[in-house]
Amino acid sequence: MRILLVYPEFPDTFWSFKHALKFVRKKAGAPPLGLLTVAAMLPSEWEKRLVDLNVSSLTQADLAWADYVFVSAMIVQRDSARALIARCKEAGVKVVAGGPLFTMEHERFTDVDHFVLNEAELTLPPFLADLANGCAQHTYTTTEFPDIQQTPAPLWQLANLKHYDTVSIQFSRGCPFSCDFCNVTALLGHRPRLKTAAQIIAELDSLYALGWRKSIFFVDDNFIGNKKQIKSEVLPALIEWRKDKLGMPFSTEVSINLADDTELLRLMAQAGFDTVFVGIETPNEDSLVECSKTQNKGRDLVESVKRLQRAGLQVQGGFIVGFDNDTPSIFQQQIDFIQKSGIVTAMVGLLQAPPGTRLYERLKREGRLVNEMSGDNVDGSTNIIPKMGLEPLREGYRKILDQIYAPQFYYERVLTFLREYQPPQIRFHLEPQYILALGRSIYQLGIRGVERVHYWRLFFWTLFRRPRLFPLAITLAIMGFHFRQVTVLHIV
Ligand code: B12
Repeated sequence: MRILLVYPEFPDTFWSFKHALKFVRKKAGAPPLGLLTVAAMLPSEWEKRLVDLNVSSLTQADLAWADYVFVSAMIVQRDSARALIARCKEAGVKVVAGGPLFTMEHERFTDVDHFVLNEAELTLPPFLADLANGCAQHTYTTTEFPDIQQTPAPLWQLANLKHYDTVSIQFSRGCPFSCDFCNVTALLGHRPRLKTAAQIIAELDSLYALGWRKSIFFVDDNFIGNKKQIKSEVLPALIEWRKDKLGMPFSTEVSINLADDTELLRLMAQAGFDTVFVGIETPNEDSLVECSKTQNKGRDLVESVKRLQRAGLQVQGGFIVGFDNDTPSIFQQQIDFIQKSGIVTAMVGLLQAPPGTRLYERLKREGRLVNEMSGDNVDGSTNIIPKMGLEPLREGYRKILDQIYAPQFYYERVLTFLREYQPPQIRFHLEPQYILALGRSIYQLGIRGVERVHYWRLFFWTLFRRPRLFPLAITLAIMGFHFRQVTVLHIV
């Protein structure tokens, strides 16, 4: 059997990092972990190829080669997925679809031959068994959550890693919290399910053996969902593993209560984590109560962020406007918070209600659902009718983005962050691309860019005051360029 695994294209969005990746001549952020994991679950004697449309194109010869095309996607890849499925139909190749887009809205893809939904650990084996017996069904689904200690290591060797800037790996699925707008618990459950430390070390070893030295993104919904296990098993194993390794800084997603645990913070920095994404959402306490974000309530959020930065973690933050409790003052409050906290990568979005969430059910009852979700939460669109009215909300939202990504504000924030930041000790692996990227940044941002004054100020400040942070400062300058392109041009 010949299986062609195809990953649809991401549009040019906040998280695509397209404009930043050009500086390091990379084509995409990370290879598609879902598809590579599914590939590892297929019989080993089957032939498999990966075409990630973000790094290469799909040829007629690819389609002619394949017995089945396996496609995975998120909502944001909807259009590209649709076009891909139409092409497969035209070429007469059968399509098997899975992953979050199809799990949420499979009934809208009438041309797909087989849906293998939810987590493939449970739904793929019955599909494969039926296929072998010539009686494959149209849809496979489950309400159970599998034990991921049985999940095989992804087949990274199918991906051409030279096109990517990061590799994703996964240690756990699920999150213990209950934020009402988040569909992670609907998709993956409340109880964090963990791999073993041995599994994750084997995955890292295989990436290291493939020559990977750049960053690793632990795509866990909340890496500290089970603190006990993380502290006693996983981090000690990662610390040991890192001892004789070069490069490979880690990043992940965590809840803000990490700031309350100094031992956990110390272990994370020692293990080589240098960046965490945290759902901050809002400085408005009433809105935190409204969405049941208990872990963020009743604390000095700026101080919590600074504690993470001082411990060696760059904090990237998710922010939301449009809660029922938000008043017109929320826009300035968010700007002030973001500037003060030194959260350079601030993903600000309008409140949206993904199907399957408590928020969705409430707004449905209240008759406040409209449109479909675009899947891009930084494009200024929403599927809800906000209490403050859509126009004032969008206007305020526009104001936030215009301000926080304007060069003056952005670079000021970078400096606020760098003043606070104490980086972890990771042995730096110098890639020739980094030197070329520095040259490109000097030309694009320091000579041609509207930000040139701010760029040079950051350049020399870092070089003289915090030379160890110089590569990070240039990376942030490049990311700022990307954020400006997507936030200025693409808000709908
Ligand atoms: C990593 C990640 C990203 C990375 C993607 C990097 C990459 N190229 O892979 C980045 C940072 C770019 C990203 C961005 C965004 N993401 Co994201 N992301 C994730 C995250 C945390 C992990 C995904 C992952 O790799 N999981 C590990 C693999 C093993 O799981 P998996 O892909 O689901 O695959 C399993 C099954 O789904 C199934 N499967 C998957 N594909 C296929 C295919 C076939 C044929 C079969 C049979 C089975 C199958 O089998 C696998 C094993 O069980 C998920 C949350 C989550 N835990 O899934 C959100 C998630 C996928 N993201 C989501 C969203 C909304 C976004 C953003 C809009 C912003 C945001 N709110 O975070 C942006 C949009 C992207 C853009 N460019 O604008 C949503 C998607 C909702 C949806 N229904 O589409 C999720 C589910 C989070 C959420 N709260 O809802 N994201």
